[in-house]
Amino acid sequence: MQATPFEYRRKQLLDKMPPHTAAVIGAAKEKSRNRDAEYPFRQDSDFFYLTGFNEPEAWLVLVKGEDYQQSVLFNRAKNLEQEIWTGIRLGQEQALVELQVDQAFALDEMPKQWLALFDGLTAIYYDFSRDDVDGAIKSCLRKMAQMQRTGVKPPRQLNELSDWLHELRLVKSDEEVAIMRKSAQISAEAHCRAMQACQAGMFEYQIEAEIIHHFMHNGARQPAYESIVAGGENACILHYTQNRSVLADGDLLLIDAGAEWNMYAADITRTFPVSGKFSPIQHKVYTIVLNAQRAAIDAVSPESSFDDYHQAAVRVITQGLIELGVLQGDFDALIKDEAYKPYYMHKTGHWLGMDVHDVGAYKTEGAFRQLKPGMVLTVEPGLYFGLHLKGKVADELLGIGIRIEDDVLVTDAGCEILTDGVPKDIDAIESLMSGGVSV
Ligand SMILES: [Mn+2]
Repeated sequence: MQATPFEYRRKQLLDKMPPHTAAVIGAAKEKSRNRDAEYPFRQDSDFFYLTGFNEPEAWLVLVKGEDYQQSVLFNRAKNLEQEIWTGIRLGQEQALVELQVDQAFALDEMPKQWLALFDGLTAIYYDFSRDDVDGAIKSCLRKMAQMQRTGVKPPRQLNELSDWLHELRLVKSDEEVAIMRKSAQISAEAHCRAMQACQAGMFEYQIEAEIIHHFMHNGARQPAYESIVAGGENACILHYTQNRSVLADGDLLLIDAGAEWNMYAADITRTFPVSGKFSPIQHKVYTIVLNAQRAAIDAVSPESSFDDYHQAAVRVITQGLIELGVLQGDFDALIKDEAYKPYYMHKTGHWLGMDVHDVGAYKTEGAFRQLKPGMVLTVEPGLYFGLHLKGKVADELLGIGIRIEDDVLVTDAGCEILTDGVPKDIDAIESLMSGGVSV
């Protein structure tokens, strides 16, 4: 039988581990929202990446011996009474079949089985940021320490697992890219729908409803992150998610929203005029951000480092700020002094994958790392003129916040934009909003 992607990934991780070690990965915990109501369950990305298993209260233990490797799952036992209330559980027997693990045990067997699995190993790898995983491992090690007189040999080293695991997650397989294309497509369509629905007098949350409707209608039950639907000066608040203001004629609307489909995120930002037509000053600022975004995308390739595309965006933004009269002086000196920062205060992008700010190191050996085919990243320059800048910039700029964000796959030849199903050219946006067809 052919290995599933999950089996293949477990093998990749096991291949990196030295002999006589184990790795422990915990499922996500259910979180209480208020009283008896819980937040929707969302599996831990690392755990899902290695198992494809979507239940809480589960643990994966990978053990590497001298000449063997094994994957052991601990999960909830079948329990009819519980299943009537909260849903069908996979159980142990089915886990062997569906998840292709070597062994599966009910949770109440975990303490005993861990003792046996860890006995004689030298090290255990896990995610140090997970208190529950840390607690479970240390409680097992304490028990083993008490049993040393009986010949039990507890592992002596605890090591961080994430460096290896997140390095695997950073470079996407063809299967992952196919899933991300779909997340990107659903998200792009949702942005088109928002542009078409937008009218002055609507509440920001009504536009959010259009987006969520499209996500869910297409099988993306959750957005990948809280949607930002920010009219006018709200766009200058980078993580604005209140989405409660009324949209005003003459303002811009910034939407940063992406679907999560099959556990993978999309992350798109578009900024467009509430009433469908850019004013001359909005046109001017938008064009700078768009040119910066284009220049940045052109700089994404295996020839460049993670920082190169940010620098490409910064150059266009700085030149634009000079043309707007916001910055004065020598171009190179302005770049060196990061004079753009009051108006462009974030980086040009981040890794994208199962997590919207996906895992993987940005620097290796102190320098920004080289891009590689299979990496997926966002390209999202912006310009923000919050009202606090009154007196420092021309009044006509105040309250303008613009960001344009696409998701980009690094390829052998350069890169491919996954989110080009939603327009970003001024003409194309205005045409779509005036009843024209989407590109
Ligand atoms: Mn982003």
